[in-house]
Amino acid sequence: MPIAAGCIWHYSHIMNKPVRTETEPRTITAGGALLARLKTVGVDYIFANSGTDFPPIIEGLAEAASSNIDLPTPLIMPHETAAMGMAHGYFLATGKAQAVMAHTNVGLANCAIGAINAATEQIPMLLFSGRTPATEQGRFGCRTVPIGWGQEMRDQTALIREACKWDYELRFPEQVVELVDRAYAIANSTPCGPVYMSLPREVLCEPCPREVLGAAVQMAPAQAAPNAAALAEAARSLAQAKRPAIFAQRGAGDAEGFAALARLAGEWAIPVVQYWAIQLALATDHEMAVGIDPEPWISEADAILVIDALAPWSPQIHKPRPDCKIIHIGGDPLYARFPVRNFREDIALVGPTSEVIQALEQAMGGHRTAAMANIEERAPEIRARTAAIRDGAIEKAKSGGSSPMTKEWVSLCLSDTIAGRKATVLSELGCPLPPLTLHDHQSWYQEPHSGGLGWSFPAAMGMQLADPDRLVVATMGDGSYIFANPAACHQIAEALRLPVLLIILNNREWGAVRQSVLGLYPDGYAARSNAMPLTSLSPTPDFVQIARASRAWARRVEHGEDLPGVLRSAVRHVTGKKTPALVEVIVRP
Ligand SMILES: Cc1ncc(C[n+]2csc(CCOP(=O)(O)OP(=O)(O)O)c2C)c(N)n1
Ligand SMILES: [Mg+2]
Repeated sequence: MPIAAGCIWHYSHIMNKPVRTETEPRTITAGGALLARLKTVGVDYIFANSGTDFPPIIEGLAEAASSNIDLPTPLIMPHETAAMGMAHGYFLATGKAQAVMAHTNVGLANCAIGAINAATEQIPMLLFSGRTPATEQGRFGCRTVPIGWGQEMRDQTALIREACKWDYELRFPEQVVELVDRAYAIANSTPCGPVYMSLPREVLCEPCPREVLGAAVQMAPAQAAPNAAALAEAARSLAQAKRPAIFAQRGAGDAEGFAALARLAGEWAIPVVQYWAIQLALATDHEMAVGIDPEPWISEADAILVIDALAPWSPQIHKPRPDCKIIHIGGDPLYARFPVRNFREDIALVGPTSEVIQALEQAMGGHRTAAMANIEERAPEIRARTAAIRDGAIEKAKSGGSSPMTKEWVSLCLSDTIAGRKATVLSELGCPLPPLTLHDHQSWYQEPHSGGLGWSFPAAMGMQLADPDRLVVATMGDGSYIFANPAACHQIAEALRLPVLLIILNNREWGAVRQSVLGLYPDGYAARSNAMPLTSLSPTPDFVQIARASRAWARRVEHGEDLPGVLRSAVRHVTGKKTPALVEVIVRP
């Protein structure tokens, strides 16, 4: 790493101001060292929302740049939810953990939802926020404005600690390198997740030796792999089952895992249920993709493979047979973060999903001849049932094109519009999965099971940043769009020229909340009232105008028959003009 000669800033505790001396730079501010080390471990971007704790970071950026020290690209995030969502989306697209930097406790508080989402979905990221200066005078970096007092907390980390795998407060400048290495390794170890470091201003201002910055990364992430005996037993159980079933929720890991699951399901005739799937594990038109409903598959199964699913079914409704052998795959099949989660688990296969699926496919190979009679018996019957389920979903969607439209109609029209393109659909109470025809492992993402809304708009931007040629379509409810701080997100989309396509499914309400009331009290007072309390968003703002305020291409669609044409124009716009577009679609409550 080249380090140019030049001038450096020393500081004097006594004088409380920096002193500039012309000499060979042997040090860099701890703030600059931190940024440089992030680049060394593999961070491409720092999604940052700065504050008065940032002078040593901003000075460090300029200092490192002037010395040709390689840094991640810092991006200005006008709201922290956008920073967290973009880091989340960037990881989904690339598999690479990114950094988020926020302002002391208040910025960190705005990061909390994103941290909860990342923790639930095992998304690694390095989260940093400043710590208000501890000293009131006499030390460089000490408090200068009243917020120095107002932002002090006894336990700042408590704001996000439960969502983080590891946290620490930087104490000495010379710790920067080893702590960044450790933070990155822990975030990327199985199961992955966010880590947090708080950065006191005085420490960030201190000089850190430069020569350590280029040292090789000293800590590798720890990867779990399944126990050999457990793998063999799982393979035998699945292969010998008469009615095996697979439940997948968080995808198949990567392209290889996706391909392996498609082979495994097809060649072994095992139905795959994608209940509340936040990522796609199997193409929606695969002959074994039986849709999103656990029934009747769960009641029929004598062996179930649960692929990385937090809540593979609803125990209140769905009951596996008492003699059913249940195998779980996952980075943490027990999901130990969650106090209550009692899905039966006869065999646990720990490890990265893709690798475990591939290992299982191989281990099942030896049982194939013995299993052929069972496979041949069930295959045609399951294929026929799959086709009926898929046809039913498409027919239902086709019937929803009158005004106002159904969400399923929007899905179907979107599916036709993006057919044949390298596209990703995100859905946050947006387009439902069943009418979509999607074929690859990066084609579908639903909001995290932690449900911290406001996720899909920034996550889509993070994906677009990582993969500029991909058509990224974020579909979301009107409520979810408002949760995303749309003014901040549109600012980012315009500033970074991220040509995301947003589809707002506007039912002028929090429909999910209303449905939940009806689920518990179908004949209750709320169900019978003219206007259910605490669910209406009427009058919704003019979403088209919000997008146009940031000069995005925007249209509203009220009639189902107009939607295909508008979606085609929107896709032409984002792929041709390469700037963002928004389509507001009026859908049924
Ligand atoms: C940050 C946050 N606050 C509140 C909720 C509770 N919540 C769950 S669904 C929902 C309504 C979503 O409305 P919208 O996006 O319009 O979709 P719809 O249900 O109308 O289809 C709300 C408020 C949440 N999940 N996250
Ligand atoms: Mg709504």
